[in-house]
Amino acid sequence: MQPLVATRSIFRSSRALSLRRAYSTSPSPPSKPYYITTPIFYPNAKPHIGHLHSLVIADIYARYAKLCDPDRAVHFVTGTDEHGLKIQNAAKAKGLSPLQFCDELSVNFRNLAKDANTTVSCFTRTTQLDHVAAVTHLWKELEAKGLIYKGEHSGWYSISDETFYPATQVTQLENGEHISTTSGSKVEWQTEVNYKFRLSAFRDSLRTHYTENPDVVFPPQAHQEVLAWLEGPLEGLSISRNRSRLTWGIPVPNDPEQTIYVWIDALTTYLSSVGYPWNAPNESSRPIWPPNVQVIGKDILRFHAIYFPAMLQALGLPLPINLLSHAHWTVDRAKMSKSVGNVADPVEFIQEHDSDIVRFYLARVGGRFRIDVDWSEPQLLKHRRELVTNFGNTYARLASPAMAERTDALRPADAASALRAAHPVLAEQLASLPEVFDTHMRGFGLADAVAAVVDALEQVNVMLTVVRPWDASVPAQDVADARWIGLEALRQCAILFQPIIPVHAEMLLDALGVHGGLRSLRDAGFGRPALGKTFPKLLLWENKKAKK
Ligand code: ME8
Repeated sequence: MQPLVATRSIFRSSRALSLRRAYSTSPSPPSKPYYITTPIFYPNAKPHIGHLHSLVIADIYARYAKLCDPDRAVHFVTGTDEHGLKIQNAAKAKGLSPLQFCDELSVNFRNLAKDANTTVSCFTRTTQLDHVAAVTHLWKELEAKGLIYKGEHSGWYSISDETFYPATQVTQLENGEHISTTSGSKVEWQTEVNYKFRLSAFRDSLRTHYTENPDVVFPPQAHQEVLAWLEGPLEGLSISRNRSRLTWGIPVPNDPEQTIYVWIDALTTYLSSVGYPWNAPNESSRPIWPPNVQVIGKDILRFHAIYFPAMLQALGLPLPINLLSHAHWTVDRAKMSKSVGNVADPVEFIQEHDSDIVRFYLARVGGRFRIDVDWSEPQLLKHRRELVTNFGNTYARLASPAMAERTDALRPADAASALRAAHPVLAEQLASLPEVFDTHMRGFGLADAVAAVVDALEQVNVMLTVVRPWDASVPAQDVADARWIGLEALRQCAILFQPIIPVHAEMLLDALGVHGGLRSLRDAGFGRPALGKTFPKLLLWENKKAKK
């Protein structure tokens, strides 16, 4: 098994490794560029916090891949899903052509990726000509393999979710309307002749894949859900719509009466964004494929765990290595959604609190991935204070000129052993911190990785409270030991937090005098003599919202 983001963990001890399993199963070469994706979002309205969540989680892992191996190329894809009935109807309601409508709204998603300080390397719009050509090519490939056939399809269709639901997942309301019990969206009965994909042909191979590789989908419950879907038969997947119903989409090759189903179109983004269709069928013509991690919300697990892998198997391509299916942000326990309108505006929060604070909150609270959580500004402010106290105030205390004056001459030559002698428990915690952090990260335990860093800094503060280095009666050597171990902890934590709060981690590392080439995971080990000599005054977070 290969680990998740690093070529292999740089840490050898089995203690922390036994905390979690490393998620990965791909046979592809470990040196290939790290490829990570988010869903491509429907630009039927402005983005909300849920979209930002997927973007930030993917960015944290993209940055983490760099932290593990600064030389490794990272390819990070996001974008907008611009075809289909949902967009067609939304554009009509605004009196715009679908393309004008998408032009106006897609840019909000592109800007959000910038505002949140993400390292997106490719923003794909499904209306791009190269993408359209890729979808047409993919259709022809599937057709040439005899996997597409024509048949009548009837079922309950949700325009909001752009999918059919089986009758078992539909219920009738008192007003006579039908809704999906899975998503709560309105469904309507549709019958038409269209093209279908022979999904059933891939049930056994998918079942084998997920059985032999039990760590592909995270969290494990989601993996089990996927296996349960594969217990029963898979019906043919309807992959086109009648042109009379859906004009806004890519036409089926050689049949202008039919439009390609928006999900086939959308899923192809993951291929078109790395150069599909490739010139040659061999691995060297597609150096980035497959995705290392695909970040998705749990609402679209079936599309990514069943339909997309079946398409890839049909094309003879390796499957994505990991699928990270995160839970939802809710408002009063209801899923935040553009269609419902109960959304929190991510741009507003970033402007008011700055991107690092919002990223930290998303990772700290949303980084458990398994449970839905209510978005709450008071909670965000609580976690803001956590950052300010643990990073900002600790730095301000330890960098103070008064403390520098008393301790500069007492800087230990062999920091690690001197600090181990003075503060054995804290030194032990800091010594294992990088490995604990790495192990959690590689096992998709983002919230636990974040908590490990926060806890280490809290322990530094406890140590400072006990030692009282600001008290003139405390012996200078005790002050020096407390100061150097505290600064060392800050250095380690800032290195580890670069993927999570990139702006402030960099400010802190600059202030600590840490050389730009000594900021990788490998450099986060305890007691590396990499600190500067003087520490400037540094305001890590403005106080504008702190009083709330
Ligand atoms: O489904 N909490 O697009 P979409 C957390 N175009 N994440 C959320 C969320 C919430 N309340 N709401 C949305 C589509 N998301 C398709 C995808 S991919 C080939 C095509 C995030 O605009 C989450 O990642 O409805 C979810 O899966 C995605 O946005 C759905 O975005």
